[in-house]
Amino acid sequence: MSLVLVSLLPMIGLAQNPIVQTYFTADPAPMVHNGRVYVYTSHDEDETVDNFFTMYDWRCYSSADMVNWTDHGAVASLNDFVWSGKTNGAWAPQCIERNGKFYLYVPIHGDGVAVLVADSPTGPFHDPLGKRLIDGENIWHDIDPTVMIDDDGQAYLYWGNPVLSYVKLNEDMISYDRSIGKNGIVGIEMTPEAFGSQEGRDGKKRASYTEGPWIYKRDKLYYLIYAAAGIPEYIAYSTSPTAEGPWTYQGFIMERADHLAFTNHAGVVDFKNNSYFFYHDQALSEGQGFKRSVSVEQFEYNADGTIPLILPTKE
Ligand code: FUB
Repeated sequence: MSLVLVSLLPMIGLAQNPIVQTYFTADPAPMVHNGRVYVYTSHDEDETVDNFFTMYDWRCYSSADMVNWTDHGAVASLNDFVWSGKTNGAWAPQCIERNGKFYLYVPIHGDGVAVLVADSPTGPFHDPLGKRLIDGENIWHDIDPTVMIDDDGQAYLYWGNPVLSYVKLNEDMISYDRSIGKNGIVGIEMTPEAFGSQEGRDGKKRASYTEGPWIYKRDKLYYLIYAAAGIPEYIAYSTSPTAEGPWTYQGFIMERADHLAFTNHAGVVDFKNNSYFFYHDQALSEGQGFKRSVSVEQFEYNADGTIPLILPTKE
């Protein structure tokens, strides 16, 4: 990335897409706290190693007006996990607040889903467990955690590629109820009715869900937004009357566009009476899929709660 751009914009991004123009960022996860929206991102390094995702830390940006953005820097990194041997793989994060503590759920690709805790949204974060959070059987696929706290206080953590699983987090947010599912992990049935349809290599129909889930509740409806249909990815969504399903496929939210990357990854939030759809593209690197850039679109829900098709704008 151009050093000129970095030095021109040391702290503030501009109210245009991509919203972060000083680093390559991806996998945006917005969180509203105290009148600001915080956006946690993964970070594509300027130098791509072995033609694959090259990602060492997680960054945070915040804004009170969706126009002026403060860069809080790299708030966490792979170095925070001394038990993990990984030097690459800081993939898609999400942060949530509970009882004054901030829990940052992250995948370390190849080492599974882990959690960090802080007293402020921007850290310093520390590792409360000294090991991964999720005892999955296929930690290679244990990526992209998304978290919500339901109205009754029950917290859910979903994750996974190419299938979805969830755990019911205990109130401490760093352990989970082991009495359900398989040692606490509940697998979601991945049907085309629930998650859209695509044709597998064997010619059979299978769910189009791929990765990057984002779960939240709005009014009485639960939404699961995700990247679908493999490469290139589209953003689609499903809804459910409960946090545990059954999910019903609702359709695409963001289709392909030339400046989008082969991956996409969404985060949705309501902030100051507007709804925002965060995602990533490859506009800043002018077409390099391992050097992505976080962008955002404002949108309005339809009267029945469905989400309209959202166009990825360049500005
Ligand atoms: O950023 C690395 C991976 O690419 C994420 O975990 C996926 O969701 C995709 O965006």
